[in-house]
Amino acid sequence: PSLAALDDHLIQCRACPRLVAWREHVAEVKRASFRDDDYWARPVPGFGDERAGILVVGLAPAAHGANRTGRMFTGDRSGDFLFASMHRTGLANQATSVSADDGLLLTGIRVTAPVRCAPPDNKPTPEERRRCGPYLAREVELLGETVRVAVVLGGFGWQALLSTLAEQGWDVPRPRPRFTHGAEVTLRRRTPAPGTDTAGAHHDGEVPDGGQPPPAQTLTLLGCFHVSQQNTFTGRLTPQMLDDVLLRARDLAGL
Ligand code: DU
Ligand code: SF4
Repeated sequence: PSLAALDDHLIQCRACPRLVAWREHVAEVKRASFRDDDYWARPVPGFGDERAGILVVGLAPAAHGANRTGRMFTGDRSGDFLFASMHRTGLANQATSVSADDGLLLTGIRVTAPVRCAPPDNKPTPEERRRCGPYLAREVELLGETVRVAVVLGGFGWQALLSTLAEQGWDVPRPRPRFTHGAEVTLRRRTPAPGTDTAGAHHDGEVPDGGQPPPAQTLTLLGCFHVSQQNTFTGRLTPQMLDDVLLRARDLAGL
């Protein structure tokens, strides 16, 4: 079980008929400025450091962005805004992200989304979100204890991630913590997930002779307005605001 194996499985997925039709339709009609591009038109895997301390959780691939390039947040203005901030805060080796082979490297951070296929109007249905949830759950599980912080871009990702974490045995308070820009919520995992190798821990809950129980795994969610143009063009989300969230995330992740 590895992130690569998860991605191999993910990119074959055709479970949502509406989204399969949309991702392929968009690739046929294209946008005039990308008329010479071969669109990816498939589910989009997470991208970045496989031992990330910070996981950025968006919404879904953009029709002419990640659905075209095949890499999360790559090839549109949302990604430009996000990766520029990662570059300023020392998490990316370059400030732009135009294609899947542009040399971008993320260090300590990874980008993903709760829904992996481009939806019409950027609006997945609740059913599509539920269907896609296990891919995010599995990704979080495979990142294991290295991931300490989730930077969640917008209310959709916030709700989706909380649902996914609750299903995975994390203590998610009821009522659910509300999404706001600047929200900070630390969750604990009740028991190690099956198959997760926590140093020296026994998966049946036993503690080795004379040992201490393993420290509870924690994950801090940081809420941030989404990097969509609706927010960045209007100044609702400024570069400084995003930098501040990423710097806070770095701090919490010990990077
Ligand atoms: O082939 P690979 O080294 O596992 O990298 C896959 C993909 O992830 C590559 O496009 C670079 C990127 N990446 C990264 O951004 N940061 C890392 O620390 C490792 C890989
Ligand atoms: Fe599969 Fe997720 Fe795409 Fe639906 S959105 S087809 S579950 S990858």
